[in-house]
Amino acid sequence: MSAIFEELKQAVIDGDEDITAELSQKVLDEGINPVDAVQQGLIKGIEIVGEAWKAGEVFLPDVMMSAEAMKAGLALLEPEIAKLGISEGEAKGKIVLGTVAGDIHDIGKNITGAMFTAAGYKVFDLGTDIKPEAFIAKAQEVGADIIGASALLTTTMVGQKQIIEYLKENGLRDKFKVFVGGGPTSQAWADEIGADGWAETADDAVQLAGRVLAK
Ligand code: B12
Repeated sequence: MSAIFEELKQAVIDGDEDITAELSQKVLDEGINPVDAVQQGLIKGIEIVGEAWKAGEVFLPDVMMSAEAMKAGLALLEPEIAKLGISEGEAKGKIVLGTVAGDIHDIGKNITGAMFTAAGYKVFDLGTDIKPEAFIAKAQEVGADIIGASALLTTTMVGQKQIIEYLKENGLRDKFKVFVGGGPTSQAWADEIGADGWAETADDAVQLAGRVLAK
């Protein structure tokens, strides 16, 4: 089974949308766990591309092709991940999710959303480049338990802080738990801005939600 994860990783590195989609379909056809395929295949591939980009070994168009390949795989796997969740009964909680203003990275956010859905939460995904007030308006509209903000750029992380500031300014800080995540973020950052939680991976984010909402 690990051979197909290796192939998925390589297809993302190669930026090959068709092969990534074919392999993702094979994962589904063969009844392989789609979560494992994402974590041990697709994510490993994009991580390697990210490292190579940082080292100047590949260029932006290469990364874009890899991101497209990743998305082609996720388009097939995410709905199946969501189906792993409980389909009946009350949702465990509601989470409004988005990528902060000025930031268009959405792969990690989408994976986080899929994991929350699979775990039985109702996810309201706002998309990318979302201003603080839009997160909060949606959270109020749907009566969210959690606001989850993703940031992949050091320059846009401030958007996470602004969500918390905006909540405070409007007397709403105790209404929602705020989770932050994404590459450049950390527990130290979450503590600094007064977030209710940070998680390194989508899996951890779901565990965290369970712990925080149980309190
Ligand atoms: C793919 C990619 C792109 C794609 C994005 C495609 C897309 N639709 O998302 C493209 C090519 C478009 C792109 C564009 C840019 N990118 Co880019 N990109 C990446 C890359 C290679 C991978 C990101 C990714 O998807 N990782 C995989 C996912 C699964 O990981 P993740 O996002 O961290 O998510 C996981 C966790 O963090 C967590 N999580 C995520 N969100 C949340 C939210 C919550 C609430 C929680 C709890 C957890 C959580 O769960 C996820 C799953 O486990 C990274 C390199 C890297 N190592 O991260 C650079 C990187 C983020 N990009 C970078 C840059 C500079 C840019 C550009 C500015 C480049 C440019 N000059 O135009 C633009 C940004 C434009 C903009 N305004 O946003 C830099 C940022 C540097 C910095 N310090 O800020 C990086 C780090 C590359 C580098 N090393 O230089 N990029």
